[in-house]
Amino acid sequence: MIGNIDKERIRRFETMIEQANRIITLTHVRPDGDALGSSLGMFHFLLSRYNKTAKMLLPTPVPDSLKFLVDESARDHMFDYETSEAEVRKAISECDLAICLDFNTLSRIEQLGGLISESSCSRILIDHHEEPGEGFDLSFSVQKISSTCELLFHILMATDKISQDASRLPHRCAYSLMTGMTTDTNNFSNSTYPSTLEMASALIAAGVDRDDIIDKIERQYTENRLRLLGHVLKDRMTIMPEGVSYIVLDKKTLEEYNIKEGDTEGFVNIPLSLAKVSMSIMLKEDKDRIRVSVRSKAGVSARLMAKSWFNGGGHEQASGGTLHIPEDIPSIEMAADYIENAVHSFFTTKE
Ligand SMILES: [Mn+2]
Repeated sequence: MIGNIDKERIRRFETMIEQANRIITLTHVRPDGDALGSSLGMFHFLLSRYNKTAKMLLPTPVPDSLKFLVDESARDHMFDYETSEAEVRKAISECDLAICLDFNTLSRIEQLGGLISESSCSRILIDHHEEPGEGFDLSFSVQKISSTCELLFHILMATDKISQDASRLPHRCAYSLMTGMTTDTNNFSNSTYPSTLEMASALIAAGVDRDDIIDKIERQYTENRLRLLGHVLKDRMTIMPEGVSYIVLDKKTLEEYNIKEGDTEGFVNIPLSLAKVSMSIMLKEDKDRIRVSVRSKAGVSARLMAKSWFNGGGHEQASGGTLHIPEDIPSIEMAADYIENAVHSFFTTKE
């Protein structure tokens, strides 16, 4: 049994779905492969196995790099608050069941959090982050697992409709779940458990085209992205004596290279390929704030760094946060100083 997926809770999961007429899925801001994969996995499962059309709601749009996940049958049922505020508000006010995927607190879904807390719908949480939030009628929260997609896979497998036979999963559901698990593990380079490989094995046996997924997530980038990466590695990466590397990407540079949402995905992981680097921090300027990504090797906590210095949190080795201008720092020009100070303090107070 994985985490708290027991028979009784699966029965409740099935009953809640059976009794619901207007279902929505919710996932976090700037959705990644796991957020979208789990939303779409749920959508296709509900459509094919229950003949129920869920509305998939997002705080912000699907990045171009992940649009391949949203097939024809799903397209008209996915709404983001930035471009379709009215539809999102309507869907939340009408829904009787909200399935919350890949986030642990309502603040991760921005304005949708306020709307959902005012709604009287039932709520299910399916998530793999630490410190799961309160206020859910049914909560599947497991941390020793690769991804929300993997957790959802094991839940669906335990249902009566699927009965541990992955070939009964709707094809697009299986494809979406495999994609989210693959992106959250960086193609099996982190947080890969025996249960993760069991999932991969079952889905490949069921006909999921893994080669196609790898092609879509790793081999479809723009030339600008690779040019920017070259520039960043050559001129914008600082390595501190503490074994921390950092990269600061200001708006001007992002515009110069015509960088779109999702284009810098994965940059933060690259400095960790150095033997002497145990933590990598990347700052990216965005409107009135700076988005922060922190990655680390085992034994160094990216989560604590994000929590103590960047108003964030997440997983032990992969976390994120935000710096507000001017509350936290006066401008992006001060980012390097801020990081240097944060790193010095972090590594001296730890001892
Ligand atoms: Mn995830």
